[in-house]
Amino acid sequence: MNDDLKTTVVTAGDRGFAWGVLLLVASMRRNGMKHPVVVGAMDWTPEMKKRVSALGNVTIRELPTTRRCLACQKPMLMSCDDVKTDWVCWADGDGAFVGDCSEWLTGDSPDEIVIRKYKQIAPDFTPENLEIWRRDVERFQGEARESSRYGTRVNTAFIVAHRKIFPFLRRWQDQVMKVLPPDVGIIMKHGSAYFQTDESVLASLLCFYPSAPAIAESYKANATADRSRYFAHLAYNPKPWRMWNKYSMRWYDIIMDIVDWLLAEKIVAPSELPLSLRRSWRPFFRACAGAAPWIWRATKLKRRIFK
Ligand SMILES: [Mn+2]
Repeated sequence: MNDDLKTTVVTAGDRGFAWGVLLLVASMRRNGMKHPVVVGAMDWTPEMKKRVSALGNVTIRELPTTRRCLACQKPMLMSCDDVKTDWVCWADGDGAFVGDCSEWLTGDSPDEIVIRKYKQIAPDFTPENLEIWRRDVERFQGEARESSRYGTRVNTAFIVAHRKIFPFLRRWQDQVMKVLPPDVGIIMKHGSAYFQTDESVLASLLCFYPSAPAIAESYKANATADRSRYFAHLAYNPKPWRMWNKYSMRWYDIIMDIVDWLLAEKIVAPSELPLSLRRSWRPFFRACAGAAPWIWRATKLKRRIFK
């Protein structure tokens, strides 16, 4: 196997995230990253599956319809048998590679998990919640450390792991199924022990499971190592394929460059693009970027009331 392609990139999305996944995989191909890709797809239209497959070396894994947030299937997808390489990289479907990020897709040591640590924020990283993590790790995984190994949370938008760590990823999956409610959304009630669902569960294991892999010292996939090669996480709602918010607007030119490439490659026809991904609509979406989160919330509420 080509030495550059030691890693499979894994991502997932429901129907509402399919455009995000298309942009993510297109950003790889656009930047010369030919790595195999596995996509967990829930309720996608045949057209979206066709478009993503047209990017080449993509395996689509159909996921059964569920109300449980798809992020809860990250560990299962990362360690599934469609991943044939030694390394695996999870990349959130609401992300894009800026530049050729091949170098960030493997770690320095197969025993470490590459993941971004970030500061604990009260009220989520409280002694009470840590005790719940410790107790749950002990209860469901059989053993737990007395005290936390780390004083940090982790961000699961981008993870790199070696195949050696797959058994640990399966523990993560197992723990997700045991501690999260079956209809969990992306974010639970603020302040609860598993506030950030799959992310909190992984943190609980890294902090308390005795033989959890160490977290790699350096994390290079954000722009700290190289400002021209990084993974852009299009956080916050609404996502750019629906509306632009003030945070995502900074990547407008980068995302639109990918859109132009998709059009040039004839993977997408201009008339098929969501309005927010059409250049002619830029003034409109730019003008409402500040209000977009509110418009988004109101639309969701309307859907809940009038469904
Ligand atoms: Mn995300």
